[in-house]
Amino acid sequence: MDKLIITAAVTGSVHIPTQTPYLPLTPKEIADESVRSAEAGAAIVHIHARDPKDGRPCSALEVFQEIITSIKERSDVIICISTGGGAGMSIEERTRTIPVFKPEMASCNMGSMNFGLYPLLEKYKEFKFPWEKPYLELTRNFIFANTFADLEYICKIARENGTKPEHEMYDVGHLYNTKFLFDKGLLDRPLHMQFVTGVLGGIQSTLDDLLHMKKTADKLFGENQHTWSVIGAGYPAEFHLGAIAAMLGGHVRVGMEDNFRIRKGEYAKSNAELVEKMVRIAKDLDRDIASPDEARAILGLKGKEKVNF
Ligand code: KMH
Ligand code: ZN
Repeated sequence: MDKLIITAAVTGSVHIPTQTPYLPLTPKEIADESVRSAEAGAAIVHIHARDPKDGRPCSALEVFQEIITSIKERSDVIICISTGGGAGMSIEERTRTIPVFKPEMASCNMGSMNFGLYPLLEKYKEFKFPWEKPYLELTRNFIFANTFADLEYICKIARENGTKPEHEMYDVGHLYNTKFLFDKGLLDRPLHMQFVTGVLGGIQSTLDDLLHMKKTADKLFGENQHTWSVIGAGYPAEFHLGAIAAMLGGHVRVGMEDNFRIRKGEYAKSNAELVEKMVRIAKDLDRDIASPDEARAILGLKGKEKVNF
């Protein structure tokens, strides 16, 4: 079994600042949390940008640049830039980082879907910033659009810039979409799949759901012919599914993009705490942790020296 690749997704665009006081929002906070997560054992950091004024998800190239250059100066960690963006962003806005920064990795969301955050409106009545309530409300009528035209476009620019896609799959149909694009010659082996469970609109976080994703990937692409990782969105799914992936030879993503609790009823005070917990679980299961360079070899990445930032 390969060593375990832990990805840390330190802020994302799903959680709102009201949900946890520890969510990193400014470029400095996002970069610092990424570096600390790498020190704790993450080989990859998955990067979103937020508006430094109020933490709103943003696509500004200067904000991304500040975050990723600061991480690169201080750490060897693999930088994977999100092209998922935030609710309401166009595909052009979401992907313009790839040709500019030519990162080693970028996320690539493999199908269109509902992406419902609005049930949180029943839980929270007071908000830290004015944008948060309408942002949640928007998702009642929102489609996270990743059409075939979008997918063809992302695959093309990823290949042109030597950026490896992290294929985000929220349901089984997304695996078939990926197979379709692979058969058309738009994707290169070895593919790296990120199974996302627990989003309202996608597959959920049961063992059956995860195994169905894994078995379908094996059927379509061949066992051990690809790498896979899991994001169990929310608590305790992040660690439960992470443990299963660690046992089955998969990889795992943790971090406040997906879950902000370290244990029942308790906020994680940093992303590094979430990474440390996953490292402890993996070590107890006798799965060693991959360093960034070991992860580069497993995933077949071009290397840190070939990025454009
Ligand atoms: N926020 C996650 C559910 C992306 O950034 O491209 C999925 C995600 C998408 O990470
Ligand atoms: Zn993301």
